[in-house]
Amino acid sequence: MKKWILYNIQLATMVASSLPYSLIKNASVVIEAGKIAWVGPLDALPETHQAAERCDLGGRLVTPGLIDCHTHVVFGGDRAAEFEMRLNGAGYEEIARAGGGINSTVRATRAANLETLVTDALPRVDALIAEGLTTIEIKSGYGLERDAELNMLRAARRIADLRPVMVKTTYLGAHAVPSEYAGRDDAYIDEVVIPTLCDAHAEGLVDAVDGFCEGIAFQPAQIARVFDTARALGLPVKLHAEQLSNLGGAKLAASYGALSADHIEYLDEDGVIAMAQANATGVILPGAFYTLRETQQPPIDLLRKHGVPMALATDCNPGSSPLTSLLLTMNMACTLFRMTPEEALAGVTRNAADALGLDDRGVIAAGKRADLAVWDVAHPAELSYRIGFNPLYQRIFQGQTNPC
Ligand code: DI6
Ligand code: FE
Repeated sequence: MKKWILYNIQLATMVASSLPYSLIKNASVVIEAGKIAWVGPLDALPETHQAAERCDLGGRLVTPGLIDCHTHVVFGGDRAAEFEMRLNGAGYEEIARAGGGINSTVRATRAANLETLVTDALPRVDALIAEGLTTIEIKSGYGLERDAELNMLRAARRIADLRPVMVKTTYLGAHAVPSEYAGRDDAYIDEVVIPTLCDAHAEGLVDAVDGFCEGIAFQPAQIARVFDTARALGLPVKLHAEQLSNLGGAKLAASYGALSADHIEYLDEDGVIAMAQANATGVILPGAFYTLRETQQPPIDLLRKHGVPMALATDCNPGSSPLTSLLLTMNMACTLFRMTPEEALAGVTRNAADALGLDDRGVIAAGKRADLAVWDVAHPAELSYRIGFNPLYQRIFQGQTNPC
């Protein structure tokens, strides 16, 4: 297998250390068989790697490939008309009565076949890839009935066959109560969410299980029933928690050893401590905060104080976050939430890998996957600083592309 070496680079390895970005200047990286074989200064290159083909990257910055750990990129239709209605003065209820809101996406998703779901999602995934994405999490949750939920997950799996990107799927049957179950949410959990989870798992479609714990969605006791099934199937859990109010969702998730609690604007210190004890990651989603014009900020200082790792994700979805840029997500996290550019980069690399339970990526170190992004920037802070500018020079997925 071909072996090559990238040199004349600044390397933001993002391994946990006290050094900013764990940056190595004048670094080099040896890539072999899809993995990182060695990292260090060129003049220290061991004899065993001397024969590698060399690629001079002209002083460019290399980071781990970006990871979007929370998306709903597979869905039918769009909600642009609804966006326009709202800006022309229509109220939420009026839009709902006119068939808008999450239910319109559910209708469009149910009406779409597998091919359409895939075709519609690909441009969104491509936009993320164009900014250095190498791993993406994709949720179901707009089918809300057995076959449509399975189709969403099949579409997510298919994307990994069509694009050089790794996909982690998440089952989100407990996203909303579909109109045919209005007022019967417990029945929806028992008759649809749980049996569909079992079927999806049997088909190998589920890597993790999520829910939306909120007044407008599901109560903690209902989520707990879904999580009990996940546990019985050996699947990890995560939760949309404390987005619009505090129902103790993060604490519940922590009690199930969750990978992450996501949104968490209304999270309190008790919940932060529970997450710290469970080693759960806090996933910050500034796109939804921005789109909904929320004012309650996630408790960044408390997360720092208790050492809860913070990940950042697009939450790409047609309603609350029609966002397909991780670079803009990083900028929003810095400007809206005062996260540092270093925290923002860790949020889409090392901590996003943690949020997906992946320990083979998210940092640049020997033995990790050769998923890398090469940037035309002088300093890593530029990735968070610019708005609407894409400085990606090359993306390397599993060591498959030689950027020279
Ligand atoms: N939180 C949200 O903000 C979205 N889903 C969720 O769990 C809303 C999804 C939509 O409006 O389509
Ligand atoms: Fe979400």
